[in-house]
Amino acid sequence: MRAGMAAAALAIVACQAVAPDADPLTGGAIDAGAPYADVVIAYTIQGQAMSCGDTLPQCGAAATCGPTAALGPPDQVDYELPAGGVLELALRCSFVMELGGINSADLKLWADIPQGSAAVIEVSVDGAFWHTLGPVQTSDATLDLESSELDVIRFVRISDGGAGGIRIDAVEGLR
Ligand SMILES: [Ca+2]
Ligand SMILES: [Ca+2]
Repeated sequence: MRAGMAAAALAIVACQAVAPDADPLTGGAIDAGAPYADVVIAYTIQGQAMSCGDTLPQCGAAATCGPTAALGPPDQVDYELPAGGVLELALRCSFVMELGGINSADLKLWADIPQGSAAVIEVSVDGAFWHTLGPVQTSDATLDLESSELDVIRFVRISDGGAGGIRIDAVEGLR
């Protein structure tokens, strides 16, 4: 168990050790990768909180844990968040950056949100300290990182704040 956790920690450090480009729009470093959530950290199934824990794969390895329908570019294959459920995703191979100042969209939640439902969106750079970007009540909504204290994030947590029925297709960092 301890060895597994250490391996996971090393994998995370290895992924984070590569610095982003000064200009994320033109560079060739890690942040130039596809800006979509590419791994599930935690999810909810049948009322149970599930963790992908120390199986977190390195950038480039296939993600097989949890509802992978929410990973990668939007493809109309989605994961339905149960009532009260939580889906925590990360970008292993990229970042989402604050670009363009206030009222500029940086993050897009590709999701169908039924009328009367709300998705609570939180973001984090390290998976430990989270900032709430606010509830989203419209489908395929965009969010502005400027409304948090973070300029760079790589973890996104989506929580059902209503009666369920939110279908999540993808999470995209906008460039
Ligand atoms: Ca912005
Ligand atoms: Ca999808």
